[in-house]
Amino acid sequence: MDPLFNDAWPSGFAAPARYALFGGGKRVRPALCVAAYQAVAPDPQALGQVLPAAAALELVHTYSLVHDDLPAMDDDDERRGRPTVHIAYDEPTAILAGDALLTEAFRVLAVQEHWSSASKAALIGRLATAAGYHGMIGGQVADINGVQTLEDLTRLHRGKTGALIQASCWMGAVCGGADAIHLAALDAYGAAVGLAFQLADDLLDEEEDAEEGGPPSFVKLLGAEETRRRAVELCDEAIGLAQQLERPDTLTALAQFIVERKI
Ligand code: GRG
Repeated sequence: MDPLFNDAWPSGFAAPARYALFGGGKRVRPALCVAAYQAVAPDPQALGQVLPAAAALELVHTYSLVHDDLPAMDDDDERRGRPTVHIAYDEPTAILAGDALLTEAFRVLAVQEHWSSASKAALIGRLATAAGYHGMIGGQVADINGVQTLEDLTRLHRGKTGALIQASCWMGAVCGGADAIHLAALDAYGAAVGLAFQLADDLLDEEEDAEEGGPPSFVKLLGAEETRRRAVELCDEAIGLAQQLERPDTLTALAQFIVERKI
């Protein structure tokens, strides 16, 4: 694969895109994608079959963070202990860097020659669904509009956070040539860890979220103990689903990491 955002032209634009992309994230989505691939693929070491999909997922995720930090959204000055892109550079650069990261994701998928046309179309379609109106953007819109009930909060996070995580597992499975049963198991695994990821996030942000008048969170609606119980339940469900696969160990470890993480 070509190095991403490595061009001299347009002048000064590769640096902010790379600043966002190589800023020290956990890489959970690509890790899930590769783990799903390795759980089902005939040759789990043939990583060239899956790495472009893993990269596309991280490109979309990174764009979402750059745009989420903008003044019109969360207006955050810091991410991962560093100035956000619009602070390190400026706001137009951050908007354009986000746009470029998002579109680059689809270019990276489209130019691959080793997938069948059907697989490529399926991968592009699923990533678009997860990133867009029916997934992450839909969840973000619901977040901005505000929700009150547990049902609505769950739906919001299944879109805003869960859809891309779920797509990561499904895309890895498609790259690995999974049959329909294993594909469904990995899709269900992805749905479980996607929601568990957000429950764990809310537990990590417990103190911040305790403020009066802040947005609803699972901890606020359910309490910390019930939120933790549900996260563990989802993790167990995911581990059970992974057991249906030939090589479940990395998926098992990732489900545990997602729920137990301190970052
Ligand atoms: C189009 C202007 C415009 C804005 C869109 C796409 C978007 C704004 C918002 C998406 C919302 C969003 C950022 C969802 C993901 C939330 C989330 C759980 C982020 C943290 O993910 P981690 O912990 O991050 O995986 P690291 O830093 O590890 O990569």
